Amino acid sequence: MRVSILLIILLVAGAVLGNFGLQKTAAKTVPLAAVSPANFANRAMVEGWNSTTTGPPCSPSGRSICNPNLTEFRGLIFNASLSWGDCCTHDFAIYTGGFSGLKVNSTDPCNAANTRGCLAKSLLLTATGGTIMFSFKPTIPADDFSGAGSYEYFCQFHPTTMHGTITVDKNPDLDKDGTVSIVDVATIAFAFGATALPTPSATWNVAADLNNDGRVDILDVALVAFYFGNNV
Ligand SMILES: [Cu+2]
Repeated sequence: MRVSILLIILLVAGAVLGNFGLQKTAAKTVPLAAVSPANFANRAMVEGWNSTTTGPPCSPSGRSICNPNLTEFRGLIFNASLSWGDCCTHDFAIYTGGFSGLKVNSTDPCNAANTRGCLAKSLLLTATGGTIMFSFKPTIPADDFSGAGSYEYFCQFHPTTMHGTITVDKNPDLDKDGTVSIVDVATIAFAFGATALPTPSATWNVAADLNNDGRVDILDVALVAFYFGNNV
């Protein structure tokens, strides 16, 4: 028992201290969008979202900022600020996870009730249209312990090049007070080591299983630590 209490204290201390280092680095090198899931900006470029006009093509081995993979939280509305960058008409559309870009079409109807296909899309992005705001509220993952949820985002006009993924975890602001605080870290630490199956552990807390894998472990601690201090 003493060992597990010590482990939890070490985890919390490590998470918080480690996070201070992370925040310091993030403030210098990472745009706010990377640590504030609620708001991000994507620029529509035909080679890939946020690609630049110089350098190698947007690809896994090319410019890393292209088609950024986003992390969002279940139940938390995110707001995308979308701007037109080049070429022609674009849009920003959210599809169910795993949907192939080869099947995406600009005429696809979008409906939040779809179980496979387009869930929502922005207005058209054009050279003269200015910045478009687009909001979406993730409703996944279900509490089925099958892992984090995922969506695909596409430009429906250029789905093979303008495509990124959105990972959806549960909200680390467990007490819903608007900030990821030490209370949230402590709640996760208290449930540390608990598992959901086959029978929930005594300290099992489904909300603390941020990545929805059926166990509260170091991955959940790392997630809450990463967003520690953030308003969500
Ligand atoms: Cu496009």
